[in-house]
Amino acid sequence: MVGLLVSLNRKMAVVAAFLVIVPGLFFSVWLSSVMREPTVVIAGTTTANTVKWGIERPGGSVDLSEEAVNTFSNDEISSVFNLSIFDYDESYGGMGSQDTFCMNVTASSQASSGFIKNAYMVFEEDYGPSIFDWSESNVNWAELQNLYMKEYADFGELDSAGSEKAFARMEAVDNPQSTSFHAVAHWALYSPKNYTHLMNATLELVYFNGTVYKKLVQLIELGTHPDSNNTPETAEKIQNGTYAGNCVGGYDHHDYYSIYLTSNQKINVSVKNMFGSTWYNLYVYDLSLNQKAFDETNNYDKTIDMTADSSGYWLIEIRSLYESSCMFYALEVYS
Ligand SMILES: [Ca+2]
Ligand SMILES: [Ca+2]
Repeated sequence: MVGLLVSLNRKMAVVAAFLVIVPGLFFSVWLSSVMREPTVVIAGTTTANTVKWGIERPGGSVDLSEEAVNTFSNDEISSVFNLSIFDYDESYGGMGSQDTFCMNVTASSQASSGFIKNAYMVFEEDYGPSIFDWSESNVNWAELQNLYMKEYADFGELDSAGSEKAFARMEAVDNPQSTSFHAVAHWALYSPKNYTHLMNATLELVYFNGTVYKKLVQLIELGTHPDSNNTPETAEKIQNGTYAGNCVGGYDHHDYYSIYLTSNQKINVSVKNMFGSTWYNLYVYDLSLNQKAFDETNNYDKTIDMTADSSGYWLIEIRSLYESSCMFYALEVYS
């Protein structure tokens, strides 16, 4: 009997100790988490004007030197969010031979007075199979100044059905006045060539202005789209002027343009190479699709001078000869 009582007392003591220690542990864990990271109350959010960048979807592979830059500055904060797109490759080995844009992602931010608290970057698009991938070939894949990488994710680590493709969440070190981030990233499209992509790249910056915490949001919209001028019937209507930034080559064999000319009107049509290169020819047709002039020289720049012999919509065709490469061009038409 005495033994039973002692045993009961021991069990009650253990239970009592359990009841005291376990909630105590929970309380101390909760307390330490509260003490460690006081809640940052954001007093106001400023959203910078969205910057849009888009090009015709290239074919083959082509070196690019494109920049999409969102620059914001007021009397509290200045910040430059820059996506510098240097390459497009239809068979980029690193991404499983898929159509891939390669880019430098940089963000440089400075608080006028006060300090920067944290930075969050996220890349989102609705197209399920596409990938945005940080180039994490070594531990220090991101070059950080006054920041440390708290958490990041990209392909394979996020819900593949979701629109979030990659993110990086950084905390500032020792309340710095300025921070910077640089990393190389790959945007692999994994879509049919006629698909139009829109990727939203967002930088959210939390800073202390000397009195309160505020947030700055900078958005860059990246787009790439096919053209719709592949037949005489769907030719793009143009007038005198320069049409720059279109491409031909790769999967895109024909670019047709139509322009209204009157009989005896002189016209000069020229195609100037902007970047990339491919072999192509230049043709002009009348209303009945009779070929009236051509330039089939082996030059990346071509030109035609001619006089129209009937009134109506004449056709200009830029026809590529090879699939392995593409060329961005400026079409200039004067009549
Ligand atoms: Ca085109
Ligand atoms: Ca075309």
